[in-house]
Amino acid sequence: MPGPGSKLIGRKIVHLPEVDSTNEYAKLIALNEPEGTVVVADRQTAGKGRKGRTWASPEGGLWMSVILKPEAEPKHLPKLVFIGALAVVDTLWKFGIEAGIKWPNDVWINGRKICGVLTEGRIGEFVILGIGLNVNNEIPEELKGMATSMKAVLGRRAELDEVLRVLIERLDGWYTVFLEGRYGEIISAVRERSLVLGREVKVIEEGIELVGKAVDIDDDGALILETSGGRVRVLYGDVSLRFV
Ligand code: BT5
Repeated sequence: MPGPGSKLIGRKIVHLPEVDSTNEYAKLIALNEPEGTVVVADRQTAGKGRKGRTWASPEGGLWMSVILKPEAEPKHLPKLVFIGALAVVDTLWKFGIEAGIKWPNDVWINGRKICGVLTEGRIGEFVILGIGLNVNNEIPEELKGMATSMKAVLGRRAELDEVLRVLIERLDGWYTVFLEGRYGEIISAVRERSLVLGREVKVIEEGIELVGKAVDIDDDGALILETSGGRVRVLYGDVSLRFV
């Protein structure tokens, strides 16, 4: 366990010019690498989102995965996705971009997605925390209406190494909070930085659609929706959420 101020995330950084997916690569090496190892690639040829969706990963963006080996109870592990989103929001704020979290795993700014987080793992062995952040990369034509980058928001390039450095620092900070079991602080921060609370949203899970007002994120990180049929608790996982 790291002491105060000690650095766990990024003690080792594996930098690849190209890889299929940093999450896949991290999974392959996870058992042989120390906790906190970061895999970062200039581009991914098969970057992935949840449920087999594609993640566009051309050069100029930040495509990375962190190998974590937390000893927390399995029920807390889904909260690691929030660690990623919170660290990205902090990083963007440091660069002057006031982004927020679109529950459960996206970071958005000005109505567009700038980052997605994907956690995968094997219980008792490791969790891979994958983060894709559009920095200086071009946004593919088909995503232009719904995605943006730091460069597009700032009107100039951001230094990729500096973005990585700040992000690692913030991940380290939030992961320490997680390891110390201060889950309430994580959820409070997610609530504060949430873009969905108070808004009408549509949640889609396994083909079922629910429309309602997002009224809270509970202590487990579930979204509380007020629907015409009463309050519904939506657990994160493979849920898609749209603003209506
Ligand atoms: C996510 O999935 O948002 C998680 C993305 C995680 C990507 C990182 S990159 C490093 C690591 N290695 C990997 O292979 N993956 C992780 P999801 O919520 O399913 O959203 C996917 C959707 O986002 C796609 O269907 C597109 O609509 C959209 N999308 C794809 N590429 C994008 C991009 N570069 N920027 C913004 N939106 C994108």
